[in-house]
Amino acid sequence: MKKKGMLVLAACLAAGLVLFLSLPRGIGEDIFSDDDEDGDGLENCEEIEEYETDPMEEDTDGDGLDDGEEVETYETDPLEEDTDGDGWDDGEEVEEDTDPLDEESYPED
Ligand SMILES: [Ca+2]
Ligand SMILES: [Ca+2]
Ligand SMILES: [Ca+2]
Ligand SMILES: [Ca+2]
Repeated sequence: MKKKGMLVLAACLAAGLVLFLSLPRGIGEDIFSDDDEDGDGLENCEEIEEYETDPMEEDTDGDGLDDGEEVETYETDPLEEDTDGDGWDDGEEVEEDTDPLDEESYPED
């Protein structure tokens, strides 16, 4: 029963441990919990295990959209600043009201 869930939890804890050990003393403790350390709307464990984003950085790829916004609102890649590869960052496209998932859609010059 619930074997898969336990495996995921164990993997998450292991990943958290690796991260914890790689951080300076003191700030890694909350990584083990379900907290949202960087306030981007994704729990630490989700970021480590599911999205591979940085649980201490709200905007992992630096495109101007928080990881949570990319995953839950715009469905863009939180690890890629220009998801559709049209030369415009996801954040710029959202600001200009074009589609960050469509390379044919980008702001006019
Ligand atoms: Ca987070
Ligand atoms: Ca981002
Ligand atoms: Ca992005
Ligand atoms: Ca783009």
